[in-house]
Order: sequence, then C-alpha cells, then structure tokens
Amino acid sequence: MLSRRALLVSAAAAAAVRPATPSAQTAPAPDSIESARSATILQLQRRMIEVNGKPASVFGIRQPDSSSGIITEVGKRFSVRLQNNIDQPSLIHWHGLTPPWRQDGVPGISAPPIPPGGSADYDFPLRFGGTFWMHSHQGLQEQSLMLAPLIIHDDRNRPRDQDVVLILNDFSFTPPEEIFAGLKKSGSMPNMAARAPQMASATGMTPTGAAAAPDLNDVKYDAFLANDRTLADPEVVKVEPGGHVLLRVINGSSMSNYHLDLGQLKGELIAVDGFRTASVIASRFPIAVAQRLDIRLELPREPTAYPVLAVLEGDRRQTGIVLAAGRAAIARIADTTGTTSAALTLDLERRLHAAVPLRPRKADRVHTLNLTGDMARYIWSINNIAWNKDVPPLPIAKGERVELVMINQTRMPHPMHLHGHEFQVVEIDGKRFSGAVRDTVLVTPGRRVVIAFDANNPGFWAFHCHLLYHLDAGMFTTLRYV
Ligand SMILES: [Cu+2]
Repeated sequence: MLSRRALLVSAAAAAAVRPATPSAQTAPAPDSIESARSATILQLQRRMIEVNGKPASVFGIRQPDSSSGIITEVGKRFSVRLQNNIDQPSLIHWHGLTPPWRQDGVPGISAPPIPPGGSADYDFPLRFGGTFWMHSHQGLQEQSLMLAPLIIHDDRNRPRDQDVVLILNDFSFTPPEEIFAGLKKSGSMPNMAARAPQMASATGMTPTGAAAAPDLNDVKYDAFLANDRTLADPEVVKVEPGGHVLLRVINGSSMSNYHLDLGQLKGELIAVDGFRTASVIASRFPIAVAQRLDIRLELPREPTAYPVLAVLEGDRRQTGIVLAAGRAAIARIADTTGTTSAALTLDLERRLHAAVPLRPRKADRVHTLNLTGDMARYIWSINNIAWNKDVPPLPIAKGERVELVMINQTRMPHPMHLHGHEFQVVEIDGKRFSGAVRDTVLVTPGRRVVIAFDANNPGFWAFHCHLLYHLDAGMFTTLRYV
C-alpha cells in the first residue's frame, strides 16, 4: 500500500503526461481505490425536476449522499474524484479556483473530456475561501444545469451566521443545441428578425452608439429558477427571527443577468466572486452571469417571511426564494414585477473596493481586447476574431503584472471571465481605482473596463465571455505561459 504522499507524487508524475486522468476504467486499479477513499466523490448525473408543472430532465453534480456540489474549508486540499455517469463526454470547471492548469476543466485546453463511465482525479490546495461554483465547460451542458455550488468556508463564517446558498438559473424546455441553432439562423427566433438590422450596424460601432440602446436577453426562456424552483413553488428556508444570514448568491445562468432584490431588507455586501470587498449596504445588487455575491443579512425580530428575488435585467420576470423567520405567513409571489427593470450598469462596480487589493505595480504587459460581434450572423469575437484552435494564445510571461483592456463595441453586455487567476478591476472608462478582486467582470455596451492580474499560475488558460452562446460563438481566447 502506497503512502498518501507517494500517491500524490505518482499522481503528479502522471499529471505531467496525462493530467486529470480521464479513463474509462471498469475495474479501478488499487491506487485509484486508495486515492478515491481520501477524495470527495462527485458524480455527473441525469435527474428530473419539475418546471412550470412539467417534468424536465436536467443534469446534476452530486455526491453519493445526493448533496449538490461541495462545501469545504480554506486550507484544505481540493481532493475530488469526478465520475461521469451520463451518456456523453463531460468535463467540469472549478469556477474561480486557481488549480494547476491541467485540472482547470476546459476540454481541449486543460484536458480531454471524461468519457461516459470514466472518471478523473483532482487534487490541489485551496488558497482562499469564498463562494464559487462548478460547471461543465463541455458543449452546452451548462444550460441543462450541469453545475453546482462550490463553497469554501473561511473566517467570514461567523458562528452565529446561517449560510444560505441561492443559485440562479435560466431554463428552457428547448434543447440548448436548438436554442443555439435558432440564434445562428437569425430570423427564425421571433425577436431576432426585428433586431437583425440594428445588430448588423452594431459591428464597429462607436462606444457612444453602443451605449445608446443596449440589447439584452437574446434567448427567451421558459422559466427562471432559484435553487431549481420557480416562484410558483419557491424554496422556503427557515431562519431565526433576529438571526444572521450569510447569503451566498451564485448566478449559474447561461445567459441572464439579474438585479438581486432583498425587498424590505438591507444587506451588507461583503464579497464578490468570493473575494472580500469594503462593505456596501443596499437592498438591490446587480449580478451578472457567473458572478457571486456574499451578503450579510440581519433579520428583524418579528416573525416575517422575506422574499429574496432576482429580477431579470431589462425585463419583468423574476425568481427567488423565501427566508421564513419564525411562524410567518408566506404569500404567493408573482413571477413578474410591475415594471420593467433597467439594464445592469457598472455603478456598483465603480463603488467596489477590494479588501485586499493587488500590490500596486506598473503593468509589464497590456493587451487590448475589443469585444466584437456580428449579431446578424450571431458571431461573437475578440478583436474581430472568433476563436478557433488555430488562434494563437495571448503572449504573457511568468511573473508579469498583466492588464487586459476590454472595450465593448457591441450592444450586448459581456461578463468576461479569466481562468486560473483572480484579477482586480483597476479602471472603468478611463478612471483608475482600486476596484474589486474577482474572476468575472461585466463589460456593458460601449464601456471600457481594465483588469490587472499577476501571471503567477503558469499554464494554458481560457479567457472568455461567460454568456454560453457567445462563448460558443467565438468570444473566447487563451493565455499561455510556462
Ligand atoms: Cu458575450
């Protein structure tokens, strides 16, 4: 029997050749039995939920005890055996974590997908705590809910706090491949026909023109889910009157940005994308696709039910959960609001300040990335290049301070995500500031957002728009350094 240390060394040696070892093993080798014993098992599976009174077949990422995703602690290792129990290849990205690049879960970049019946092992230290999530980076599986929370407890968890996780999703009964085909074939989707002419002119538009009329929500969804449920039958979370809640909101939607609405409660935002910020107190917070919000709530003493809602941007539809403090009547909440919400802005982003900013340093390298697209043909790109495997990675070198200047030349907002590194928002529209440290930043139409990061995790990394169909249509590039 090999020691754990020897196993890790042998795993590391194997990783140099074929990392994250996807294998279609029927009889696991003794080594893998041993490592599986110390690892958390996560299973990719099919499951059924009910949406709008109809059964829906979706994916899930669950432990054998059926808990979704992982709750762990900072300082521990992320030690996971991922088993693919669905009938198609898959690979899971640990969104916001900074693993060795071979364990980052992007097919074709970090590792090959895990075949049906196969498994892959992951093992790396957890450098920081916070609210993260995991999702498939394979094809369009994320739209079918191949995602789960990844919560890393740290000192932000005070003993009196009750953790409440709220994961938001957009849902369609139309298979994602059909949704994407519909977007590609402009005119076939009801809204696309009317929009196509103005979108054609969007290519190469000036920032002023882009800012004039944002174009939102290019997929029409059947429902918006909060922890798998709609407001027709929302999750009701029992909380204590006068109690303290740490609300961890994860926007796991494929294409939808929201305004989180705490109603009569005021919340204290303490972290975005896992990373602590100076507190911001409000009852409404924007949350773009893939982003997270950690919000402390102090509940009043009287028994009351508090809806926590997410209103789709530029729309009236909403979803949410209910925090029930004591014996409180729970009123039915409509799934639409009275008025159409505004588009998300960068107003909150401008106010956010990292609790622990990057060490001030002049950039060694700056890349300018114009976010570009041709809405009429539904091609999305960076510097007018729709990604394919022949596009060269952006050059950077180990040890550099890198800045990425993103200029959105389209009419759609793009939540841009960097893999393998946390970054800091350091400029919006020409104004430098010490903004939030995070992993996904929204760049709204016509805006210029600059992020900085330290090239301290060598490898081959993805950088892309997190809107699923934009990513698939080419708003994606890579960084590579060793
Ligand atoms: Cu996009």
